[in-house]
Amino acid sequence: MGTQKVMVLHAFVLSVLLFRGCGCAIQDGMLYPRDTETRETKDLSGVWNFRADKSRNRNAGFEEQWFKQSLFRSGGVIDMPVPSSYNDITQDKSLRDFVGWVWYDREFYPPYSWQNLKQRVVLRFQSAHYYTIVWLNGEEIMEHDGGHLPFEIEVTDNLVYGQSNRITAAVNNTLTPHTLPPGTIEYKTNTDKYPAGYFVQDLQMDFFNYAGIHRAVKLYTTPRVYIDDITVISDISASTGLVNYNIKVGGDVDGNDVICQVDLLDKDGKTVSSKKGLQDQLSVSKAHFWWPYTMSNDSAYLYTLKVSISSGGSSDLYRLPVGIRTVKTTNTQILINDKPFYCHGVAKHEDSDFRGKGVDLPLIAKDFNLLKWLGANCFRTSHYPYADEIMDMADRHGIVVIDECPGVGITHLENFSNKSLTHHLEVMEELVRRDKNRPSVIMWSVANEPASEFPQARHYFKSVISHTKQLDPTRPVTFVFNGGMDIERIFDEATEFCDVICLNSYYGWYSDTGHTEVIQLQLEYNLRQWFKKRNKPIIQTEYGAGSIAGIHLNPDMAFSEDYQVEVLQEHFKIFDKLRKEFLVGEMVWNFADFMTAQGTNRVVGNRKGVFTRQRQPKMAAYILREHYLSIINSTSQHSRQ
Ligand code: BDP
Repeated sequence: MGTQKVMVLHAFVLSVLLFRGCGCAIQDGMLYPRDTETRETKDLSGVWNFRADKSRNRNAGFEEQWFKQSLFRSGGVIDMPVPSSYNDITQDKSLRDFVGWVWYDREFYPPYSWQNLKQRVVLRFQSAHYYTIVWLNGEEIMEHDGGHLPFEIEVTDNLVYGQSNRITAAVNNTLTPHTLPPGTIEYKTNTDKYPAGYFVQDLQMDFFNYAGIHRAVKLYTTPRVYIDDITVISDISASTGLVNYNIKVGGDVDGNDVICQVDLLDKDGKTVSSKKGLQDQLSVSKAHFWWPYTMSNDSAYLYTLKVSISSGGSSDLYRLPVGIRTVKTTNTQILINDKPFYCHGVAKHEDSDFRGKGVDLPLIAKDFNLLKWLGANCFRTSHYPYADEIMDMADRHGIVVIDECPGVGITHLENFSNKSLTHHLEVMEELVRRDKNRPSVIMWSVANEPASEFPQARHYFKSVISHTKQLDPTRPVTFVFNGGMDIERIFDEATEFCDVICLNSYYGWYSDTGHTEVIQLQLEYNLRQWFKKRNKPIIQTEYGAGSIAGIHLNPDMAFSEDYQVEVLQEHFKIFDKLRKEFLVGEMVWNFADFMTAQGTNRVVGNRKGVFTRQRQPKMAAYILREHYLSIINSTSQHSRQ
């Protein structure tokens, strides 16, 4: 899109995000950038220049073409770490709550060694929230619609060697009825009460709309003929592991044959199986299967798939971690490697102090240590795809993931429009493309608590779920249902398309607040009714209570740590009982306290964490740990077949 067009299109900016919804199937692979003998990466993370466009129509950046020169030349800039959310970095409340375009730029020098005809260079954003336009040396090179997934473009011919190059990115956090998550801009037009032009962003989800360049920005090279994509589907047959692979080659093969060598290496680097050809099956006898975390061993065995291709003098090499495992469901079970698997884990968020949702390796490592300390074996990526670094750790540590797309807050009629649906299908394509090879991902969740009672929800979710199944026929697909209401009064048009029924309910919290004595009765009744209705395995994907760390009350009351403990313990009793029948998982809401929009029912964020936002345990964390350890201890004796 030319600059001229951008300016026109952005003339009324806030109502204007362009979400063009092309409806096109994604063609290219976008393998994670890795250094190999044929590929080099250059991380552009660091301190970038930054300015929020606080002009009244938020459009000065386009009108004045800030991308044409270094950002500092068109006005004041501040330091902004990439990756991070810009919201909590400064002392400026108006930046924390800013809605509209923010601008980033930085300079870099491409190494001379990249300047040869045998290489291509790709610029990749691991994610930026929400809508991003990128320029290289003043020329627009790509845009991306959506907040939590990577996007990239080849820049081989845009780079200039021997001088500095400039990347400019404009990022807009505005949520509209057709974004995921959706939202609306509300113009407050009563000039007796609000200044002229006053508007606010209304959110339909219960978490802060952190924004900015949240994950790394990287340059990476590949040879001209390159491995564009790898799809791996594993299977098991008795003690033999099978790895079906399919390799897509990109670039100008130019009538040359592609020679492909694929080796599967064990942890010691020893080749255990090899094949030639772009598509085939590798077989490993006495294979180490990938198995979820059980406290005692490192069961999450990862092989390495080493793929080498060559064609017409060009060769490429890529190494992909591979776990051998299967996932199946029956009407009462989830089976991993044909053995019953019970999820005992948490629902999470990605945010923490200061950096918002910016990738932070110490935080990621801490969270995995806390998960293991808890005895948790799974989490849901509520309510958006998490960073690759988090998913890598899940693969390595055997923490099972329900991989959720940002389909949260689909609650207004307009959110079910064709435009929204088209975008939702694309987001699922991007998510499956990114995470399809991860052994930790056992299920896709296409949404959280949508208004599935609307008649429109039927077509909408049937389409999203069947599209996801086409993209990946090997994993179950679900969406998470707001299931705490009286089941007789529930109108639900869509859970019948789910392979596993995922329910959120808050007995003793949003209903009958203060009355823990009714939890067991209501929870058991609800779960049994759902099983009767759908005859499918059920996961309790959310339950819990808020507590302010340090508040203790005896007898307990809502918001004390003691009350949170009691709510959890009442739930455990029913989970322990139904685990022997059709319940296949429980996930407390939430792993840690997290930030939300301001509101009278949120005390500086949502306090349902069993850890504080600083990752210190509340009383609830200790009793959850005790409960999970008792599940681990009893699982070996306990057969559900
Ligand atoms: C559930 C939502 C979750 C909220 C939670 C809560 O799925 O996003 O944060 O309620 O209210 O309904 O704490």
